[in-house]
Amino acid sequence: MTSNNQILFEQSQQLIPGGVNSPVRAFRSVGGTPVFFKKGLGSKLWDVDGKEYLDYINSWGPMILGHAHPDVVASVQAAAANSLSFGAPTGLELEMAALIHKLVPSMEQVRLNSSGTEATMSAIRTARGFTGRDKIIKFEGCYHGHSDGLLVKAGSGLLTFGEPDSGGVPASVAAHTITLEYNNSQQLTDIFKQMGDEIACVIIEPVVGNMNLIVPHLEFLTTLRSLCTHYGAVLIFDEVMTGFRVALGGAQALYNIQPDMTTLGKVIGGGLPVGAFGGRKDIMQCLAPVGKVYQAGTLSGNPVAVSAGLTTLKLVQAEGFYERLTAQTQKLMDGLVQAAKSAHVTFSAQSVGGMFGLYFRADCPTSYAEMMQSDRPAFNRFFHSMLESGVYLGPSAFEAGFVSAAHTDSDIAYTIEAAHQAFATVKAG
Ligand code: KE4
Repeated sequence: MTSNNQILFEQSQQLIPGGVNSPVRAFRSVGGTPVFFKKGLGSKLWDVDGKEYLDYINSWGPMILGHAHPDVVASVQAAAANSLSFGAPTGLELEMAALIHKLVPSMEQVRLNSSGTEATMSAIRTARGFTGRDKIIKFEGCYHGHSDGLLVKAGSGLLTFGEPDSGGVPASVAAHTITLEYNNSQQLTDIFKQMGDEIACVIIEPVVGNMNLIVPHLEFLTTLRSLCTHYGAVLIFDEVMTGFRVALGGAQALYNIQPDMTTLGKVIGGGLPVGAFGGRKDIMQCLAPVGKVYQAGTLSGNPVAVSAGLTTLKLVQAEGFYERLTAQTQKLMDGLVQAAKSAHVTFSAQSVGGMFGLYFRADCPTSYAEMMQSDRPAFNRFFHSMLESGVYLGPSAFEAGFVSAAHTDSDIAYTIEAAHQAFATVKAG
């Protein structure tokens, strides 16, 4: 019998490119029909056929409390009753800026917008305005949203600048972006020696979630920090995914490295559209209406979205919140590794706070090149078996997974049980 997912997907493709509003949702990396959801509650989702799933995507990070948390829903309802938007300042934005500064002290000043893409695009423009320089550095496998200058891959040689990594990005724009290898301190040092005084900023995922989960070598981050300081380049930590996900203070608290600017998103909106960028006051003062760097947004600091974010950020400050989330996520990793071992499947896994990486390779990758060596067909078989069992993982071997505070011990146990079956399917090939 044709599922409602298939019917909706067929129809959606007539009116929406690929049938989705964001490419990863189309299941092209894993094959099959994407799942259309109609309800979420706590750790669970229900699709349009009424099938129940345990959710390990959490909307790609925002739903750290689980779906439809009653306090978050109530704050959205209360805010909405006072109008959905003013296009004028509200006290809620001041409250959010103050809370972000309290939890991420390096963000001396903060500006809110509506997505992680806007946050990173704006942070880079601010860094360019502050330094008067054009070139930026990013790292292969890191994703910072879809603004033109960030959809760039490494040029043919180290010193040839970026080439577009997407249609529609002019070569002249890509040329300002240098793409280096994550965790490669020597390459970073060499490029700064060559042209450090031309680098406006370096943007990095301090823990990577977009080439699956890759953790930094501490020495790589400390080298990056000292090079940026020495050459006057702005160090931007893109914590859109890691902010309030890996620790209350984000990756910068975990690794005790202070960036010059930070970008945030996902968790700070609690599921509604909120992005933020901020950092050193001397840099942020470059922004209009004070300075000459223009940046704006009709719904920036939207009161309903900010209310959802404020309630979320208040709840994650509960005593022991991250200890419990970290322990629950690690318990899942240990169980999956054990299940793979008993099925004699080559597999590794790791987690940082409430985000995790699953790899069909013997050890956890530390670079894009190592990640590309993982067994994608094996992941795809694993993914579909888990989906069949009602466990919803990210539909790509190159995405991190997420646990919420709503995932119970029995959810974790059920997931590990489903994985025994899934690894057997992988083994069967
Ligand atoms: P948004 O524009 O999607 O809100 O944020 C862009 C962004 C920026 N920086 C980091 C580190 C991010 O992870 C993201 C977005 N993450 C992806 C997940 N791989 C969002 C999912 C999607 O694109 O549909």
